[in-house]
Amino acid sequence: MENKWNFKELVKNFDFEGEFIEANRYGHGHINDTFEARFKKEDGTIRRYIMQRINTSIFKTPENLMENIENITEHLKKKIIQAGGNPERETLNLIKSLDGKGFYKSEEGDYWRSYIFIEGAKTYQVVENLNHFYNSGKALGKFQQLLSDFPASKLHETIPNFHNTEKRYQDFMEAVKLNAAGRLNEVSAEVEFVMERASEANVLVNLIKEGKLPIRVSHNDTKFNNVMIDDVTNEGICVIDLDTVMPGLSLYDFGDSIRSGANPAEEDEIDLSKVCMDLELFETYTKGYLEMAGESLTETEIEYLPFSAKLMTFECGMRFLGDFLNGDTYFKIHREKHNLDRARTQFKMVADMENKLEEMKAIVRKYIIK
Ligand code: ADP
Ligand code: GN1
Ligand code: MG
Repeated sequence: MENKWNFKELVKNFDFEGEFIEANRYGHGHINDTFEARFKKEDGTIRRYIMQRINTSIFKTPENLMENIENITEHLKKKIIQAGGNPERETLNLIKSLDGKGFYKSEEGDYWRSYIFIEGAKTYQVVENLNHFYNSGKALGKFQQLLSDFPASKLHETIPNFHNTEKRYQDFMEAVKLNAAGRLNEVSAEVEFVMERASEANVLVNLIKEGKLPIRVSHNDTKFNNVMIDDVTNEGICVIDLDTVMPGLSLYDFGDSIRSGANPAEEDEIDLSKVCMDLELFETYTKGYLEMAGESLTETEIEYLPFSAKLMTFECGMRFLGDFLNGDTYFKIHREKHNLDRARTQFKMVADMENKLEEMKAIVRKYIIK
């Protein structure tokens, strides 16, 4: 039980069903504070909800962010109902606060939101079953399709330049220059690894400038543990963690899914011999994703799918290493050098993807329907 917040009082601000029992920290997210809240209904059964405190040092405009989530989930809900699906499981459902909003702002200035708990499904840190990863590819391809007619102009940018890898590189070099936590000596090999690849940071940014890639509504944080997998059917039942849904590229989403799911080891694995770009996992995800979204992709998008996996992994590695240099101010850490361990897995993946890029391209070609 978390003492920092008085959940007994806090829950009174939401329209929950049943009598509050307890709230416990939940999940493995790096950003928000997530809790599972349990309630007892009149018939004695338990009802669960997810409660989250939004990380406002990262999301600086939480009310805009919540407006995005309300609009996106409403849109998804309509589409799911039209298709005969279950809107309480196939998208996130916000519980209204007592004043009718999608969030509650506490006296301390914390922003809290609550969702229906999606029962009978789980998220996984590492792919344990190929079918799960295939189905997460389908779920994210479908997510892109369902949002293809959502007006992107209605979306607020919740983190500006989120996947502007060129800017991420500049921020990284700034962290190197500042060496705020005095850790630069330890990471000279990793810094060199990044600098050797500087020229690739702006590839997608330049294609956007040249008008060669379509701006779409993208999720932008498609790691494998942001897709809930149904316990019975193994389907990717719901795409969660909608904080960064913004105008972006399909390539950001494809790339980040591969970054996280095509590595058979943990994101923070210390034994780097376990970390690699697993081509079977790559193929599995690519097949699922292209089955759902392949027809809508342009030739340039298709061409850059393998590269996007490498770029998103490189970007994430830079962010972890930059955070390590800054003194761990962004990602939650649970041990010493945690961000450094995470950065190292990402760079191991990047190096392996460089060796396997031609094979990755051949796999993409195999599943192109056009
Ligand atoms: P973060 O932004 O910190 O990553 P997430 O929104 O991804 O937070 O939530 C963290 C974890 O909580 C998820 O990986 C998932 O396991 C669980 N979770 C989030 N929303 C729900 C939900 N509606 N139902 C069940 N579990 C959820
Ligand atoms: C964060 O919120 P979470 O844990 O799903 C981060 C992503 C990174 C990821 C790396 C808002 O995702 O961008 O790729 O960690 N989210 C934000 O694991 O920065
Ligand atoms: Mg998450």
